[in-house]
Amino acid sequence: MAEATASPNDLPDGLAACLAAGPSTLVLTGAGVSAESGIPTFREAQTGLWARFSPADLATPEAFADNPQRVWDWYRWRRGLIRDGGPNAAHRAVADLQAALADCRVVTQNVDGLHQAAGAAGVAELHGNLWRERCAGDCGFQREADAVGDGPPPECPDCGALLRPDVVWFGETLPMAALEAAERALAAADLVLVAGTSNLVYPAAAIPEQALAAGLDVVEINPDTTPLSTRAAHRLAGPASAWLPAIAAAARAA
Ligand code: BV8
Ligand code: ZN
Repeated sequence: MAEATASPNDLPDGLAACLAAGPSTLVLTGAGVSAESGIPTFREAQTGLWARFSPADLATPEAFADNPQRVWDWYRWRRGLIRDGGPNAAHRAVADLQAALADCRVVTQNVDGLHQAAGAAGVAELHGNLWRERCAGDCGFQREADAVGDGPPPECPDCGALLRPDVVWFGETLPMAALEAAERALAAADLVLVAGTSNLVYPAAAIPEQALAAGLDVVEINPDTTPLSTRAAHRLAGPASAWLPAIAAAARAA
């Protein structure tokens, strides 16, 4: 059920004043901003065939080595949800915020590509993107997928090894380019919006901590509490699709 959108008047005074000044802003997002596109978050139980699997068990190199077909079918299932759900008001609001502010950079933990689909630019994907595929061997082949895919796991056309989703699994290092983009965004930021993440997975979860340590205004947007909640300057309890449009509207009005 679509939630009512908050209005800019519902924003805490301190945040409204900060937005009026046109702050350099870092937006860090997690699975919660895609929840209203019908894509289960990592905390929620999955549905259907996948109900008996935990994402944390499937998003690992070990799971892929053990059963590449199962892991590919899980990513194809998610591709289907993303294609069917598409971007929601939260993704569109982040793109609007980028248009309203001179400097607004998006760093996401999500691998669904929905920020880009909603018009956001320069999105730093800390954990990759499930629409990209790369060689699980070491030949360096990669390609953009143009379909959900089906059948056996795809093979690398260059070397014959299996292809894998170009995402970061647990125990794998994050792409340096995305990490460096996040560091640059943090160094430039006056305001950090943290939306739709449980703040449990590192090193992504270190970003809000570094922001707090740097004395930046950190705003959490989440219906539930997280380890960040008591330390954020402002906590907007509720869905991203309610609060992010209000923040974008306040920035536009500035
Ligand atoms: C690394 C991509 C090390 C894949 C993801 C033991 C062994 C190995 C590693 C570790 C270990 N112990 C700890 C670690 C480190 C580990 C880690 O942090 N584990 C946690 C669980 C403790 N991290 C790693 O493994 C990382 N790599 O450390 O490498 C290393 C170092 C040197 C050399 C070699 C290796 C890699 C982590 C990345 C894993 N990949 N995703 C895929 O998607 O398939 S993680 C995945 O889960 C997400 O990307 C996200 O980052 C993470 C958590 O998900 P969230 O986005 O936060 O979503 P979640 O479901 O958790 O929460 C949703 C939130 O939204 C909730 O708070 C909910 O209330 C809220 N919400 C719901 N609805 C809404 C909403 N909010 C707003 N609006 C709504 N409508
Ligand atoms: Zn290859």
